[in-house]
Parts: sequence; structure tokens; C-alpha cells
Amino acid sequence: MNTPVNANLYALFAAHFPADREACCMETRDGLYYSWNDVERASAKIANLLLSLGLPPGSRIAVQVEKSPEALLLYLATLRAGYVYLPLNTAYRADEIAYFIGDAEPAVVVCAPQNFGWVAQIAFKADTGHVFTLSDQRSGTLLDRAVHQPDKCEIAARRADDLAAILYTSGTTGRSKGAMLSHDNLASNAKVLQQAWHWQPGDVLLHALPLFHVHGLFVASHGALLNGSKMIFLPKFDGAEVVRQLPRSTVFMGVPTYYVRLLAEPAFDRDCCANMRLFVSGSAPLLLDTFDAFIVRTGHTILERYGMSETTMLVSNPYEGARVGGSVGLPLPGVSVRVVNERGQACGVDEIGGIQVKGPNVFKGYWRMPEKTAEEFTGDGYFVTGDVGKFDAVGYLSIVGRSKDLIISGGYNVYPKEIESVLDEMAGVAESAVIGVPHPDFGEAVVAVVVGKSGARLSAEAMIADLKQKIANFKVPKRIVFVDELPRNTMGKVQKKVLRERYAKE
Ligand code: MCA
Ligand code: AMP
Repeated sequence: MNTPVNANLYALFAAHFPADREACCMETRDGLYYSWNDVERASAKIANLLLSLGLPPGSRIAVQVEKSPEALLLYLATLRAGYVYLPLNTAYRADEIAYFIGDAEPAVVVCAPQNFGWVAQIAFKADTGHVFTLSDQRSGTLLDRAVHQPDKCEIAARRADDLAAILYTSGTTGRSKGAMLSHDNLASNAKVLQQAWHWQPGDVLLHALPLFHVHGLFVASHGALLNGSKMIFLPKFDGAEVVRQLPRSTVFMGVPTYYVRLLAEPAFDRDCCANMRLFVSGSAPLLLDTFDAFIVRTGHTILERYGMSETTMLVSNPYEGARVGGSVGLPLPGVSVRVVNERGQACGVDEIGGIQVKGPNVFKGYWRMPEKTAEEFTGDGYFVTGDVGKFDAVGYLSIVGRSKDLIISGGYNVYPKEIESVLDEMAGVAESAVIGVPHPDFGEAVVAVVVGKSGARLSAEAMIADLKQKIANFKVPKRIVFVDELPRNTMGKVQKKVLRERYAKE
């Protein structure tokens, strides 16, 4: 009889930990060293703490903490105990957190110690049973409690389709939706990327991305964990620090802003990249100028890939073979990608259409939104990405735009509708339109165009200060302009294209 295989993602990682368990898994800037044994034991302790709470299967563990090795251990512990990890951007403010906690109803919330007061209030109101704290300095009630737990823990048995994580992502309209990702969604993508990007013995990942989105939590960390590779763990991206650490690293991943900022570092040159094997870019379009300047400065060609919270990675430039600037590359093995016109027919070479995807990487649906989920899939099971692109004659995909009204600023997504709703609620505001305009550092910057009520005296400065209290800081418009009226088409719809053109160069 076949023994059933445990599809728990943690089991996959554990099977690939290096034979030398005292080797380094994570090293911090302050010289802290976490061996694979440390990871095994510490994640067991946190998993045992979670298990001791007697939570029902499928319980969500919502986490809003600063980046630290312990934050990654908490993620691994959640997998190991068989619960569902729900990471939250540290920039989110009270109203945003209240929405996520209210919607996901987590059994456990873990927050930064300084936020305990307001987060606990929100969590207890939503019937969350347990609120722990975790700082980026190895303190907080989570670790205080976990330290007394046994350092061995069996990996919970999970099926391939069981949920491993929920990632909130805003859709085309309305509030954020929780994309439900299974153990197999994540495992299959990690395995495909390990092959595609030629992860190899001796690789060292320089980890500078945040841990609450697909790029830093899954693509980067999973690559190193599955390969048994060391991670140099930086608390956040800092150009000068990255330049210092590159000579000890072989793999780096970042959003385009990281590459723009690296190129602005005078010490960033061929010498500091001499040990590097791979630079990966994603989450937002990498400008051709950046791609070209990087080759000239370092001799390395950035490998650009394309992903989404709902699908993790779907397309990538090849490791061997041409990495084409301005293109996101070829569909990954096992992933089917097509470009479709308005009539639902497959587009020809160089013909622009909507990008759709099907494969083991595609999520299980939006949390408690079966209708929304159904709307985003075609009859034959393809997920409609909302991105617009074209295939060239050799099968390389280029993203040429988005059918969804989305701004990507420094790799973070901003949905205009959400900002417009907050602006429209403000005293003296009649209506508003939020757009993205080209920005040299963030790729796109958020700009709000506001019509005031007659007689209202509005101040952009005061409005920005107010917005900073209400929404995550990366969503706050870099600029607010006042106009008498918004341009509209004959149907009465605001012409954002006109606004984008008008403010693009300012
Ligand atoms: C910070 N600020 C921003 C952003 N980040 N403004 C616009 N866009 C941003 N992304 C603002 C702050 O509000 C603040 O404004 C000022 O910049 C300085 O803040 P600070 O925290 O010091 O900024 P920073 O440390 O320089 O951060 C910029 C950053 C960061 C390093 C580019 O945003 C970052 O790490 N982004 C990566 C995002 C990411 O991981 N994306 C992957 C998503 P003020 O001074 O006015 O208060 S995963 C994904 O998209 C998919 C699925 C995929 O394919 O990967
Ligand atoms: P998220 O909400 O974090 O899932 O963002 C996913 C979106 O990021 C995609 O639908 C794309 O619009 C965008 N994206 C990710 N990678 C790239 C890339 N390499 N080039 C252009 N856009 C990208």
C-alpha cells in the first residue's frame, strides 16, 4: 500500500534542508546567525504554541509585523501547524486592518508591540481569540510564550488543495479580496522556479524585499528554502547596504525601484557584482532604460518575470537564452498563458489582448466571494489577469497595459477607487479622480485631481496630512491638484487618459 504523501509545503522545504543542519539558513545585518537546526526547532516551538490554542482546522493567522527572521519563522510555523497564513503590509492603518480582520476572521493576530493597543481592539471586536506581539528585535508575547514549548513538532498532514495562505489584493472594483493559495499552488511554483532559475549549491540570496507580499515571502524565500540556501536577511531595501552585501551573495530579487536606486549608488559597479549569478525583477514593469543601464554598469542582464497574488509566477525570461528587455518572457513550464481579444478568440502574433492563465499555480478563489471568483474565470477555467499584452513570434510575452484601473508605485498596488472614496468623504470635496503618472523612482506616482464644492477652501497639504492618518502611506497621493471640473466622455465617464496625459510631465 502506498503511504500517503503529506502535501504540506513545510514538508517539502524540510525534505530539502541541507545535510549539514548547522549550516547557515539566515544571517542578519547585525551578524545574527540562524542554522537550519535553529529554523527547525524555533518553528516547532511556535507551531506548538499555535497548536496549544486548540484552533479549528483552516484557522487564519493574521500577521502585521516588521521584517525579521522571526517573522519568517512564524510563517513557517503556521504552515507546519497546518493553519493559513495571512500577511499584512506594515503600512496599513486602522481602517484597513479593521477591514482585513473583519473579513478574514482570523483566530490569531500577531502585531508589532507598539500597535498592540489599537490592533487588539480591532481584533477582539472581530472575535479573534488571541493577539500576540512580535518585534523585529526578538521580543514580544509570541516568543515569550513559544519559548516554553517543545522544540519538536510533527508536520500537520495537509492535502495539496488545502489552503496555505490568503493574500489580500484589490480587484478591479470595490474592496480588497483575499486570494486563497493552496499548499500545491505554492509548492508547484517554488519547484518550477528552482529549475527555471537554475538554483544551485552554494547560492546565497540577498533578501531585501518585504515579507508580506508574494515577491519577498514566496518567490524569494521559497527559492532559498527549497534549495537549502543561505539568506542574507536585510530589514528593508537600502541601496548602500545592498552594495555592501552583494560581494557575498549570488542571487538578488527586487522591484524595478530597487534597480533604479542601485544604479544611483556610485559604488555599484562590476566589482561588487562579481560574485553574483542572478538578478530578478518583477511586480511592476522594468523600464528599458534601467534594463540597458544595468547591463552597461554591471555586465549582468536582469531577468524579468511576471506574477500576481492570484497566480504567483506565470511567465519568466529564461535563465539560459535571451533575456529580452521590455518583455516578461515565456510561460513557465506547466503554466498555460494565452492572449485573447474582445470576442474571446486567441490573438495572433503581436496582436494585443487580455492575458489569461491556467495551471497548478492559479489560486483557489477569493475568500468568501464565490461570485467574484466566478466572474474572474472563463468558461474553460482560465483566470482573467486584467493585464493586457501580446506574444511575439518566438512566444515572448510583453505587458503593454492593464484593463484594471491599477497604479503600481514602487512595487505596491494602489487602486484609484479606494483613494477616491476616501477623498470624496472629505469635507469640501465634490468629486475626485486618482491617476498614476510616470515617476523616476517609483515607476508610477499617485496623483489626485480634486473638484471642490463651491465656496470650499481646500488645502492639498492638509488633505495629504489627513490621508496619511487614514490609509497606508504608499497610497497617499504625492500631489493633489484642484480643478473646476473633471473631463468626461459623452457617457459621463471620467476620462482618466486625458488626466494622465495632462499631468504626465508635471
Ligand atoms: C514608501 N513610500 C512610497 C512607497 N514606499 N511611496 C510610493 N510608493 C511606494 N512603494 C513613501 C512613504 O510613504 C514615505 O512617504 C516615503 O516614501 C519614505 O518611506 P520609506 O518607508 O522610507 O520608503 P522606502 O523604504 O524608501 O521604501 C520604498 C521601497 C518600498 C523600498 C521601494 O516601497 C518597497 O520595498 N517596495 C517593494 C514592494 C514589494 O515588495 N512589492 C512586491 C509585491 P512620506 O515621507 O511622505 O511619509 S508582490 C507582487 O506585486 C507580485 C505578485 C509580483 O509579481 O511580485
Ligand atoms: P499583485 O496585486 O501584487 O498581485 O500585483 C499583480 C500585478 O502586478 C499584475 O497583475 C501586473 O499588473 C503587475 N506585474 C507583476 N509583475 C510585472 C512585470 N514584470 N511587469 C509588469 N507588470 C507586472
